[in-house]
Order: sequence, then C-alpha cells, then structure tokens
Amino acid sequence: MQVKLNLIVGAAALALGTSAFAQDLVVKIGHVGPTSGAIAHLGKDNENGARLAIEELNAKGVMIGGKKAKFELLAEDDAADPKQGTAAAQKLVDSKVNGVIGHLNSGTTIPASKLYSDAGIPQISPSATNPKFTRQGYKTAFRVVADDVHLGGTLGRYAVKEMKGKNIAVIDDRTAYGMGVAEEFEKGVKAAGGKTIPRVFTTDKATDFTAILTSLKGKKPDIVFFGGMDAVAGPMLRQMKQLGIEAKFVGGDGICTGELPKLAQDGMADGQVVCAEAGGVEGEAKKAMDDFRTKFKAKYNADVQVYAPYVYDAVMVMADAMVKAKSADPKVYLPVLAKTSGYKGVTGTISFDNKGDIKNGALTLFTYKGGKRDQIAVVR
Ligand code: ABU
Repeated sequence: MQVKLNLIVGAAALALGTSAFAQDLVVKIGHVGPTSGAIAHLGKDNENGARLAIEELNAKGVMIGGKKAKFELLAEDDAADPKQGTAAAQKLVDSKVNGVIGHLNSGTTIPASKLYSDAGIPQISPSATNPKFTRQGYKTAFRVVADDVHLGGTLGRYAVKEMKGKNIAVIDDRTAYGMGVAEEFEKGVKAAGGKTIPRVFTTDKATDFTAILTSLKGKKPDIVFFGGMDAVAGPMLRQMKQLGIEAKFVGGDGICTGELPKLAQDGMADGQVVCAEAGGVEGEAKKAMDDFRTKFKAKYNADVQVYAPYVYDAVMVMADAMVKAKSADPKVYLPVLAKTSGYKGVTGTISFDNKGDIKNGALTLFTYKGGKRDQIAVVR
C-alpha cells in the first residue's frame, strides 16, 4: 500500500515536471573513532551517540534552506592509530562529507585536523582533550568538552588538596593524550604545593606492568596517576593489587568509563579510583542528560561509557548551524558554527570561544563504588 502511494506521489511530481525526492538535501556527516582494538567499546559508544542524533534529525524532518535534509552517517574506524586516523580522514574528505564528528582520541584527532582544515570541512571533537587540537589556528576545529589543561590541572590540585597526596607517582602511555594529561596533572600538583615522583611510562598496547610497578612500589606512592585509557588502566589496577600497592589511583577521562570495573576485575576497591569526565551537568540541566542515558540504554541495550552524549550534542550543534545558515555547504555554515552561543544540549550549554573550544567547560569528578561510577562533584 505504502509503495503504491509513493509511486503515485512520484508520478504526480514527475507529471508536474518536478521530483518530490529531488527536493531532499543529502547531508553527509562523518564520524571517526576506534571501533576495533582495545578501546572499541569507547569507539562504539561514540558512534552510537552519532547514530542516535542522525536518526532523530531524520525523524524530525529538518529543513535546510527550504529543502528537507536527509542526514547520512559515514562511520569510519581508526583503531585509535594516528596513521589509520589520517587514512580515515582522507576517505571522508574524498567522500565530500559536509562535516565530521571525531575523532575520539587526541592522537588521531590532531593529525586528521590538518586534512579537514585543508579541505575546509568543519570538525567537532566530542572527546579529544589534548589542547593542541584547537591551538593550531585551524578555523575548522571545534571541541565540546574541556581540555587537558583544565582536566589534568584540576586533578593535580585535587590530589594534593582533597586527597592529601604526599608522594605521587605519574605514569603515561606515550600517546598525545596520555603524555599531555600527565604533564598538566604534574603542573597542577606543583601549583598546589605537592610533589611528584619522576614520571615513568608504558604504552597504550602494554599488558604487563610488573617492571614499572615494582620500581614504583619501592618509592611508596600514596597516589598513582595514570595518563591513558581504561583498557590499560584496568590490568594496571589488577597488577597493583597483586604487588600489594595500596595507593589511590587517579586518571583523566580516558579511564573514567563504565567499563573500567570490568577491566580491573577484582583489582579495584570502592573509592580507590578518582577520575574526571571532561564535561558535566548539575541542577536542572541533569534531567536532559539522564533522559539521554535512558534513551540510549533502551536503544542500544548498553549504558553510556563516557562520551556518547557529547557526540550526540556535537551532531546537533553542527545541524543547528546548517539550519541557521540555510546551507549544509561547509563554506557557508562554518562561520555560523563558529558563532555558536548558548546552544542547550543534553550535556549542558554549548558556546565556542575564538579557538573553537567550549566556553566555561565543566568537569565531573567520579569515584567507583560497587562497580559503578559514583559522582563526587561537578567543577568548573
Ligand atoms: N580524552 C580522553 C580520550 C581521548 C583523547 O583525548 O585521546
């Protein structure tokens, strides 16, 4: 019956010398994250945030410049690898996407941003926190979360002032994110009058931390900070327990995931881990975020890991700029996107500063209790 109706509508449109379907404007939104490899659970979380936004936009029937927009998601996997990240970016540039959401990791987002900038394609990262991303002078780079200066610095001060850390060990995973957040954490510790043990490092592929943890054990740290992702932090926590290191464990947004307790297995005591998500809502704004989480769970039968709501908002902010500009042409809507101010998203209010960073970005500090994230505070 529906097919017959469509044919009649199509035939009538052709008889009038127009096509009902030709009025649709196809808007291609690229998304890039690691949907394979050790942090595929985070890449899929992000990608599902984008998918949900695209589905809602299409269901709503968004009009751009008098045409009904049909949003299409072009999802690419970069496996959190910088080389695969630039290959994925090139593929999206060649596909003439109207905009890109991603990438998830700073180590892929930063090199990819040059390709998008050269092609004039707006890019909003929902999770890459290394400050360099928005400090290269690219007019196409935007970010809807706080950066590592804010994240690492706040955690450093918190470790000294609130957790009373006296002897703080710092480990990074040698990625752009891990090294950057560890450096900012150290600066925060120092600014608060604390001291860190000289930094040691591992890699984002490592599974055995016996050597570095044994050397740190001799230095009796009361806090261990890790700059890296949950897939490494989980086994590291297990091995700390096996070696009898009873220190608190602090990390940035890369470890602050729903998956961390599973990855740590029995290696994580209640209240032992303190971490921060690079965004957050409080008061009346919490309802929109809670509703998003409920909707996401119903649709994907999975809890939000960290950044799916930020990806969702990034897509919506981009679409909003296209509607206001009456065009999905990057040249036309980019200046409107740059002027985004007071956009009410599920992650709070989004306004961009002149670098493309979110203004007045929040952080949410969490610990874990009973295998679940437990909010400590939202701070700015
Ligand atoms: N911000 C943590 C995960 C992504 C990244 O910046 O590499």
